[in-house]
Amino acid sequence: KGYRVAVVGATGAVGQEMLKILEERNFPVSDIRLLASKRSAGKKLRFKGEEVTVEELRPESFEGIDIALFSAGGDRSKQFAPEAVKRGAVVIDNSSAFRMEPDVPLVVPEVNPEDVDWHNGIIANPNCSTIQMVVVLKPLYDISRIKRIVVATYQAVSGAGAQAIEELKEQTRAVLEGKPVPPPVKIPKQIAFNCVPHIDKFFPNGYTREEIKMINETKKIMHDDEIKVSPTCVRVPVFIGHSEAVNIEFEGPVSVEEAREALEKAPGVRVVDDFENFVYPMPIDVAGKDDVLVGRIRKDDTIENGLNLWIVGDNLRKGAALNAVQIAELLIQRGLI
Ligand code: A2P
Ligand code: 11C
Repeated sequence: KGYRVAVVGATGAVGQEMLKILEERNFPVSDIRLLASKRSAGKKLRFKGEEVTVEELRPESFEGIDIALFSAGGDRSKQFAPEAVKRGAVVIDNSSAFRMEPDVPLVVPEVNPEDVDWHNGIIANPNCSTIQMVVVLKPLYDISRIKRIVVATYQAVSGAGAQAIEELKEQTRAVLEGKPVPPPVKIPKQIAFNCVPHIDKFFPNGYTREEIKMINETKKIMHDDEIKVSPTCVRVPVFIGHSEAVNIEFEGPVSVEEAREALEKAPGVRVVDDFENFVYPMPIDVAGKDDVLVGRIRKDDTIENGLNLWIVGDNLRKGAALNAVQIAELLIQRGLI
């Protein structure tokens, strides 16, 4: 059996990756509808060797659709996800629009697959920074409860969309050619040859929305409101691949060996950790790959039960498109569609 699938935001950085992943994983698609803004209507994209014409997103776009993958920004999700559900589709939404709604599951298939069972039409895909962190935290949490996480992120520009990739290219070119740097558009400050500790808007407490997402989403996915998460989110001049320096405080002792063993067995995770041979994960290793890489696993001797580690994931794949397609696969496996 095949499913009628709509990709909302098909022309975007994540939308393009969704098409690739549906193809690569041979997801059972009987019919595909590619939706974007009016600007892209009529444009042709390739799917499974065939040209498909992009259509303008409208409420009627969802007639006859079984699964709608949304990645066109929160406002589009808020407006059109209910329209899709009304017409009988299950929505997997990559935006932050519904993530914290109590009746919307927030799912990372390696961590809380069972949460898809109680969906009411919409399932939310977490933020990229959260996804890659929790796939690594879960197998460790199963050894000993995690009390507190201190995390600093090094996030690629593709997290801010296709235009942000162009922005980094153009600014870099300008700097190298000694020309005036074009003003920032998608990233709040110059990103070429720089780091910007500002992702999404600021709240009055001085934290950014990206940081607040990491705090709230981690608790919801891990089913533990007591986990303390202390984040600093930073944009770096990398095209693809978010990195995270993570300090974990456990309730009980967890040795480096135990952690490594658990991570080696964990689905969706690959241990890349051999410091003596200078082996550790980096964004250039992860772009285009499905696994989240973890390395630099070491004891934190400054607290009783602490570990430090370094996590790198492809933000467009596991951080977004792959996780969304895996949720769709879960729906099929669990007979929910
Ligand atoms: P379009 O290419 O027509 O602007 P990214 O995150 O890479 O910036 O991509 C955003 C995606 O969301 C694109 O596919 C974009 O389509 C789509 N999008 C943006 N605004 C709208 C809108 N008003 N209606 C439908 N799709 C939209
Ligand atoms: C970034 N993490 O790197 C953001 C992008 O809530 O889905 C994804 C925002 C989100 O800019």
